[in-house]
Amino acid sequence: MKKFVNLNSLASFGAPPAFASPLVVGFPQTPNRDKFYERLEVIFSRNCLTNNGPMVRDLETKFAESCGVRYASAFTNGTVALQTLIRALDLKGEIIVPSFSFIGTAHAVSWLGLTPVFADINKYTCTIEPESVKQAITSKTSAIIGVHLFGNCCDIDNLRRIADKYNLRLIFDAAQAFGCSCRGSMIGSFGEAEVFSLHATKVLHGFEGGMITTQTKELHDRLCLLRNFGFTHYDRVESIGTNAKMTEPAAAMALTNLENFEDIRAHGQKIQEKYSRLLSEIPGIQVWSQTSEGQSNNRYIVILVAEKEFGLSRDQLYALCHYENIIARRYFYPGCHRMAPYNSRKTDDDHKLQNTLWWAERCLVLPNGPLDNLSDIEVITNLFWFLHANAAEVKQELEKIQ
Ligand code: T4K
Repeated sequence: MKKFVNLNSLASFGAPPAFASPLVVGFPQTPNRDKFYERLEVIFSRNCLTNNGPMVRDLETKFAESCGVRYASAFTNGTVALQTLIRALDLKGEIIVPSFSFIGTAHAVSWLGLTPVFADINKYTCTIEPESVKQAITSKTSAIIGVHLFGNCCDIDNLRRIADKYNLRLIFDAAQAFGCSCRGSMIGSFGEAEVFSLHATKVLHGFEGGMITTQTKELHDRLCLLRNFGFTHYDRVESIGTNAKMTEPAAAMALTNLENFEDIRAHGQKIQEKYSRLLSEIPGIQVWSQTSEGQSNNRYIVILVAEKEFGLSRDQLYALCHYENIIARRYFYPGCHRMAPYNSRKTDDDHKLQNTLWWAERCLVLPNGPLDNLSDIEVITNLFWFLHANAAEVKQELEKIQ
């Protein structure tokens, strides 16, 4: 276990890194691989590799059950699923999205030729702020996309009220929120539909993948039509469509992970608890946790760095971590509105998105793997304590090499 005793023991100033290979955010969890290999054999023996095969259908049924909804439709990935949902609902004009999200949320809207209009987040919950949504509504607005960021549920009731009042559609980007609940209901059951990502970095993965849950049969049927070129029969097409189908091996992976989901969650919980316990004593480091009342998927270790109290800025801490092979991530810096192409707009988004900027400057997501040995978290904590105790000196030396 690396000890931090003086500046020379930091990798930034020439010492070997704390970890020989990188610790990463979004480390894929894949228990019970034997079951997955068994399923692969089944796939080959059936010779049905894709096109809404039995594994996909089985996954859809079990996914819908676990979200407490009637329907789930599987997709190639979360982004394409979101695009297909926007098409299926025939949305037009402007769609309100939070700026503080993965860029995929806004891009899904732009990809279809519509305009994402950015709303702020709530400083406490880090999800889209209903008051800011209200201010973003224009005569062209057709929908609101709430994002359950880091698995934290949006303010469903107030978003619903706004959507009803202004006659807008309400859907959710639940890419990061599989397995989370809010006041007794699973995420997946809110709004007209919710979109999940099953990317390798997600709590439940199928290598890549996406899923849309809904209670409405018409919408579900339309999604299934659109994801398969609009085919209703061998040579009958009913509408424009795309190819957004999930493959059988992806479904086999997701099914296997779904069966082991409680183990995945429990492992995440252990990691999160250890980080929280050890880091929460450090001045200027706030370990953020889910604010919505319900179960978490324990996937994201989110901290907020207060420069004044900690002694170093979030960006300095980020850089020092990377030297040590602790590949923390600045999700979702700098905010979508500050990324191309959205940053070329003439609107004064910064002014309206103060909480987004606040989070973008302070938020750091810490690695969740590979941490076979939870004492790795102690090494990270020791580093943070050392940096805090020697902040002025570290800052000075860091400025020389940056
Ligand atoms: N909406 C929201 C709110 C989202 O968070 C996302 C995706 C979407 C929509 C779109 O869903 P998808 O179309 O992706 O299904 C990652 C993921 O690519 C993305 O899925 C995710 N959100 C986003 C938050 O993170 P990157 O580029 O920041 O991460 P990446 O690919 O560098 O992976 C992070 C770390 O995970 C790596 O440093 C190493 C580790 N890793 C990753 C992969 C893929 C592994 O150890 N093994 C792997 O196979 O985007």
